[in-house]
Amino acid sequence: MKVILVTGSEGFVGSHLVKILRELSYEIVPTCYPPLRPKTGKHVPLDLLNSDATKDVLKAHEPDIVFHLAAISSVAKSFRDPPRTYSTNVLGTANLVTAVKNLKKKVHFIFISTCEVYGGGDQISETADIVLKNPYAVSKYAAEMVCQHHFVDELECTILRPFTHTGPGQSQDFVLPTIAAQIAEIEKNKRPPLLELGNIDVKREFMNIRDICEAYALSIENCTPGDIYNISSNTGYTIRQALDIFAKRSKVAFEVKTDPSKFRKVDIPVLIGDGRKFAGLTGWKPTMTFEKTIESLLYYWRAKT
Ligand code: A2R
Repeated sequence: MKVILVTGSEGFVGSHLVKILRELSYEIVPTCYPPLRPKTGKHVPLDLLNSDATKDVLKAHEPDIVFHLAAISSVAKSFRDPPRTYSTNVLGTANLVTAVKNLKKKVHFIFISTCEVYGGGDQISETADIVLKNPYAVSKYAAEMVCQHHFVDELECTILRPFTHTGPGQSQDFVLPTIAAQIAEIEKNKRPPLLELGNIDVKREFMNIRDICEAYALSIENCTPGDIYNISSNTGYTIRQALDIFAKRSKVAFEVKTDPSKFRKVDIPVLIGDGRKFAGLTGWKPTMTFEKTIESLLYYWRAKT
């Protein structure tokens, strides 16, 4: 049975991915950041900024595949703390890559990058220009460079660039969870019926986490190490469109106030990919509708509020 080590397994994506990979009968080594108290099952503590500990964990488990998800994962957080974003995302990746190479065995290293490296646009393919508009994008592109440097050194690394995705468990640093959480509070009379948001005309893909994790699982056997793949549904929605769907499913009416002070200094109006390369290779296509994704967010936040 192949062994897969997952970094960031306690995070939003990691916790969903581990479940899907287990269903596929892989043996999973879920690692998590030590300050986080594991909520589920058995996790191996791993701080990627500790290079010796990273080497020790890799040596102890000798994985065949590594999914590298651990990161400072949001643009909002990266603006709040650029140095921590750079150290975790770049140095953390360098430590992990070094530990993988130290194993001296063939390991498929799958690095989860981001569509943010494109800086915006519609139908963006893998050959589009790189335009770095926030510390998160800078850190992820620098981490890609670390991986690519080691391609020449025979690291079997696949780089995935997922477009925006969401679902239960994602933090309120992301827009749709913020909206769902606020509606859940309004429904329970814990806040006035007013949502304060930034720019609601930005357009993103908002794919469902389950579809994303299924794409990641398919990448194991189908992607060619050394190559880069968008994970994209080719379809986008504005936050305004999301708000209409939320309003139809909310138990109470609410108003929306846009606050220009919440707008980003460098906003990205549209960020929609061209996912044909990955879809053509694997047959993957998203199955969850935008409406279902929004409903799942509401269920999650109602239960939590
Ligand atoms: O920052 P925390 O305390 O939430 O912990 C995060 C963890 N992490 C680390 N793990 C090991 N060593 C570190 N030095 C370190 N610093 C942070 O990585 C968190 O538990 C996990 C990332 O999970 P989320 O923030 O929930 O990200 P998400 O949405 O699951 O994204 C997964 C990947 C990331 O590479 C994104 O950049 C990409 O998908 O889109």
